[in-house]
Amino acid sequence: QEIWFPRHISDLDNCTHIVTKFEPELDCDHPGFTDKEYRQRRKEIADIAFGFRYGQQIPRVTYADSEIKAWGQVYRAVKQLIPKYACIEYVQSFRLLESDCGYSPDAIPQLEDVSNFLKRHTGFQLRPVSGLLSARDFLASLAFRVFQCTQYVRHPSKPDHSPEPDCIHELLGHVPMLADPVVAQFSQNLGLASLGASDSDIEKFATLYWFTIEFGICKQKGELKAYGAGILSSYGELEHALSDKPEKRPFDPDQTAVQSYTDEDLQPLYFVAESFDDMMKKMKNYAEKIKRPYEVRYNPFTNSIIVL
Ligand code: H2B
Ligand code: FE
Repeated sequence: QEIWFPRHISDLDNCTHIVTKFEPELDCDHPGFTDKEYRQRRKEIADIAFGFRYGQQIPRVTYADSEIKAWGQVYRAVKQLIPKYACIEYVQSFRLLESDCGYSPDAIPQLEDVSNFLKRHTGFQLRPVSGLLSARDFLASLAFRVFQCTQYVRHPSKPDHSPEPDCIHELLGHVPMLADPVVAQFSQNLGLASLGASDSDIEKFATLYWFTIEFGICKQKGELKAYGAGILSSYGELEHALSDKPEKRPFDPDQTAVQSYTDEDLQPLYFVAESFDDMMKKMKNYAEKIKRPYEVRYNPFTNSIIVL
């Protein structure tokens, strides 16, 4: 029995399966659980994602002062830590986002503008999503250089941490990395490897995604630098990750893929890559070992998958 997967970028309209974990409506530990106004706001913004279809512009959101305040607070704190802790790719992209995409602590960038910026630089684009997506759908989107991106802001009572992805995490953590051509290619390769994979392989890819794109650390010029979006979008996590408090192990896909993890505030364990290139080579070897009865390629002219 073959597992369905998207063949054309427009098929991503069907890859919108949300995992109901950490939602303010359902999780009594969520900081917004008892905040009716916040939950109403979340519904308004979720409706944009539910109504979105491939090819449309992403509707703009008029953010409230409290939302912009949370963004500004994280932005300023992260920006201060970048020179010391962020990988060179992040540093360079961040500069470009400030000069060419209007990034500043005073306004939350609109997804449509950021999507157009990414298209020009790496061919990545954003589409709005209402919350935490299933790993299968999320990874499948990457195969098309599409990043499913939340548009709401975390609860203002907890600006440094959100149990679910929010646009502060996406815009400060993921977007600068997706603006780098090497990271863009890596992300797409991971997406392609996931298409039609078994549930257990999807779980392994999701775990590898977690310990690389979300919480990866790599060596650069003899120093440890963060390249994971979960680290780069959290000022608490940045200092923690690069201190000697958490455990660090060398990145090795076979072991990393089966490592259990928690989505708590601070990670107790990180995997360190010798370099970006080394991490990508190891991932490529790992993906080649996963058995599928076919091979896939991407046709960038038609935005579709070629099955061989
Ligand atoms: N959904 C959303 N909306 N954003 C993410 O960053 C995300 C996701 N990450 N679903 C995925 C899961 C990742 O943790 C892996 C692939 O499971
Ligand atoms: Fe993320």
